[in-house]
Amino acid sequence: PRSTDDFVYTTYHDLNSIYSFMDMLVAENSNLVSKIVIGKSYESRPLNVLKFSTGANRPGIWIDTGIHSREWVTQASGIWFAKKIVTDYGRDPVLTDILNNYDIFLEIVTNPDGFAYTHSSDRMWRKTRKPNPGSSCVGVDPNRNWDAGFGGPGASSNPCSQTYHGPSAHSESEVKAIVDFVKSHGNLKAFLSIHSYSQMLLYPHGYTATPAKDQAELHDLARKAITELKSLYNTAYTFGSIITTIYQADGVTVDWTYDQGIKYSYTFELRDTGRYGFILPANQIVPTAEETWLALMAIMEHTKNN
Ligand code: ING
Ligand code: ZN
Repeated sequence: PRSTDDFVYTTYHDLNSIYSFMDMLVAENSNLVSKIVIGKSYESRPLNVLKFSTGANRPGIWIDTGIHSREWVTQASGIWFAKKIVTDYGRDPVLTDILNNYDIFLEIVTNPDGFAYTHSSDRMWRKTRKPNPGSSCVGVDPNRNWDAGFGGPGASSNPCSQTYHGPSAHSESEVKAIVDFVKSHGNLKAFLSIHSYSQMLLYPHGYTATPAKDQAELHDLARKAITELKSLYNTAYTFGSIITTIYQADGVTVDWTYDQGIKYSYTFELRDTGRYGFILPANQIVPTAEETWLALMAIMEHTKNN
C-alpha cells in the first residue's frame, strides 16, 4: 500500500508491513501522530510507540497490543485503532475532546521478536525470544515479568513454561522499556493492555485477592465498557479482578501499573472464547476492533471526566 487508506485492515500483516503502516500514518498526519522508539527488543528490533498528541504537557493514556505475540487479533486491532484515531479526530466530538486534553500512546507490536517468530517459525509463540542460560528453552512470559508479586505461585520458575517469569523482574527489554517510559512520563492516567482470547475485561489484582482500593469504580466502569462493546455485535464479555475472574497471575503488567498509581489499569482479552482461539479468522479482525474501540472509548472518556 502507498497510504494508510490503501492498507488492508481485514487481513493479518507481518512486522515489516506493520512498521511501514506506522511510518505512513505518521507521514500523513504529522500534526497529530509521531513515532517514539522506547527501546529495542532482545533481537534489536525497535520498540515503536505511536504518540497521538495535540498539545504539550498533557496527561497520557497508554494502550498496548501484542505483548503475547501469538495473539494476532490484538496487533491487527491496534492498527485499526491507530487509523480510527486519525480518522475521528476533529469529527467525533468525544474522541476530539479526549485528544484535546490527553495524549494517547499506542504500542502495537509490544513483543516484536516473538511476533516475527510467529510468522517465520511457530505461529503459537507467546513469550519473548531471549535464550535462558542453562536451558534449551527460549523466552520469558512478558506478562509475568513485572515487579508486582513477581515470582509468586501464579507464574512458573521453569524456563520451559509458557508462564516463565524470567530471572528477575523487568529482565526483558520489552518490559523494561515500558517501565522506563511509564516512570519518565510520570503522568499516565490509564493503562490498557490488550490480549486475546477469552472475551474478558479485567482489572487488578492478579497477585492478591485483596481488592484494589478503587475496586468499586473499576468494576462499574468495566461493566459500562463491556455494555458498550456488546451493543455493536452482541459479543458477551465477563469482567472482574484478574484473580477472581481467571486465576492467580503474578508479575502482570496492569498490577505493576496500578501499583504505580495509574488508576485505570485494565487488561482486555479479545475474541473469541475458544472456537478459534489465537487463530481467529481474519474476517473477525475489523468487527473485533470496532467493538473493542467502544469499550476503550468508554474507559478513556471516564478517565477524562475523573
Ligand atoms: N491470558 C493471560 C495470561 O497472561 C491474564 C491472562 C491477563 C492474566 C492479564 C493476568 C493478567 O495468562 C492470555 N491469553 O494471555
Ligand atoms: Zn496474552
